[in-house]
Amino acid sequence: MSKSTNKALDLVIVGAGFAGLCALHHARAIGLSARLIEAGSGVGGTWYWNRYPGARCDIESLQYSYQFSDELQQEWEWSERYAAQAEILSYLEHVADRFDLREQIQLDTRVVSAHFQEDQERWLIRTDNNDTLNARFCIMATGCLSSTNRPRFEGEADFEGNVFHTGEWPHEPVDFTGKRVGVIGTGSSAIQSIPIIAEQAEQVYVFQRTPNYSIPAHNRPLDPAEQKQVKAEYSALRERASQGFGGSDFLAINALGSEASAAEREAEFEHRWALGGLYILGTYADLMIDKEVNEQAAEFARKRIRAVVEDPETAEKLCPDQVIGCKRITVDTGYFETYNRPNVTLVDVSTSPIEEFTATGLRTGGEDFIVDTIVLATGFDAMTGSLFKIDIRGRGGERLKDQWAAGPKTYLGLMSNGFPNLFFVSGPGSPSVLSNMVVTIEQHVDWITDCLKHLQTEQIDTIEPKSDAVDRWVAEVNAIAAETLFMGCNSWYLGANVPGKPRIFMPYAGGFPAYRETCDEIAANGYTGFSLTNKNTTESEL
Ligand code: FAD
Ligand code: N01
Repeated sequence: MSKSTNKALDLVIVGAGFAGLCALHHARAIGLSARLIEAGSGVGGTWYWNRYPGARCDIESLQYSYQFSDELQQEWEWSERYAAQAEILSYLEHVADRFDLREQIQLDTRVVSAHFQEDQERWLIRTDNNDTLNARFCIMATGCLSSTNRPRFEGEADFEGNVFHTGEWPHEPVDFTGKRVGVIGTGSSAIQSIPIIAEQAEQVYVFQRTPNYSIPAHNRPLDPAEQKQVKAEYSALRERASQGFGGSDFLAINALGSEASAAEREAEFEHRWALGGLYILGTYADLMIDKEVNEQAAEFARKRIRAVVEDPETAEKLCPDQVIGCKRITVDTGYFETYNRPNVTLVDVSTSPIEEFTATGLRTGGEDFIVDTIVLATGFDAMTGSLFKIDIRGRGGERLKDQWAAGPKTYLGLMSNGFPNLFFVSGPGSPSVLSNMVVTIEQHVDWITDCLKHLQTEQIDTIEPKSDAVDRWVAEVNAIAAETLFMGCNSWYLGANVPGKPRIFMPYAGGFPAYRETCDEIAANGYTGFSLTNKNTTESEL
């Protein structure tokens, strides 16, 4: 589409992933003039950027998909239990076409600033094309995992081979045949890609700082009859998922592990392990609260590693000692088995960090590893990274980055005080990354759309949360996290992977059902905790 300068719009949306596409569709449905700006050359967000070998979802495809259109969910055929990146990207491209969204999407354009013009009560948005847009409302659908974390290593410029980050993977397939490859990291991206890289490469060195728990996906083609059956009862599945802690139907049982015997717990873990993937998270309501229950699940997972990995020394190095679930659990296909291959070597960098890149590889513990290609599976500056790359300024020119310097300050993860009419989808302080994100993205977009409709109907110019409501919400998010076992390791949930980032647990850990109820109640009571203003009248007292 053509770009335009300083066009007055109702709404600008930033980002064309699951969140932005859905927000655009809903905004149009309520008659708003809207434009979506996307930095990439295509739609899809996460699924546009993360093209590394093995990339796929770890929530079952039939649940990791939109539910706003029953026609869409009935029409679309998923080929596998866990769809691969290319299939999810085709799905999102189909959504853009099917709902005729492309005319309002501007690709290859990065939003660099968003400044609130107090006199006009409008947002002035600038892009890297020197384009400006002027809108009453702005939705930041910029993604929680969209700003790559690229740790700096000495000597990077000296390395003569190729370096790829999993989150910015080339569009052409990378051929590892005959190559010596170094993979840095053992999070989800590494765990998905290592088995496939190892099948092609001559030699793979995996540089591991912290081992991770990983559960076999038991991925498989979806039988058409099974898919038909699920679709016949789709609304029931969606309803069950909406009652689940993370917005997924994981056969959750609400029993407490602390009230079960060790033998009962072992049997339950066995059952969940056989189901594959994240089902184990639904095992007990106190899995992330009770240390003993968690430790039994952790030891259960460690036993599986020892049973698979033939070399006992390697197996021990692969066994995590942190709380299971404290770092995001990963789901794999043949990850631990890969270490039985003669061409795969685990290099422990927990005590002697990677010292530097050299012309021919990298050095750690005084030893040189010669590689042709380095894969940075080093993750993301999660939740705030993409927001902070935009110069967002609210009332009085206050920068969002300054206001959040000691940790994100939002009300419901949706808005911040001093930034009227600016919404975040999956913002810090919402369930976001602890959930099936398509479900929670849709819940946010629905809430925002209803709010925008309300403002239209009631002729309200601005909405923004009051500072005391923000303070209370931040305190609640922190208090809930403090009760859990999430605080006990260096996870990206806590910002611990990015030097200098404040150590604050960013997502809301009270579960999706409780969160959604709170959001609904606040809206039903006339937006409690928010200031709603109209230029011609006084602020409504809520
Ligand atoms: P994104 O998909 O990240 O889209 C944000 C978009 O905003 C990007 O395209 C980015 O280019 C654009 N953008 C950012 N800043 C700007 C700017 N300044 N100007 C213009 N454009 C900008 N979640 C699950 O629930 N289940 C899964 O199985 C799962 N698998 C995942 C697998 C991988 C490899 C990764 C990295 C994440 C996974 N996630 C999963 C999380 C995933 O990010 C979300 O599920 C979902 O795709 C996020 O959608 P989004 O639209 O919020 O953000
Ligand atoms: O990133 P990560 P990711 N030297 O941050 C290591 C989603 N996702 O891209 O743990 C050495 O998890 C770092 O070590 P440590 C999902 O939400 C989902 O894999 O910090 N190592 C860690 O091992 C996921 O959680 C899927 O000690 C360094 C790794 O790099 C999130 O995205 C697939 C280092 C980074 O792991 C992020 O996953 C992919 C250094 N200097 C992603 N710096 C699914 O399967 C970092 N590391 C659905």
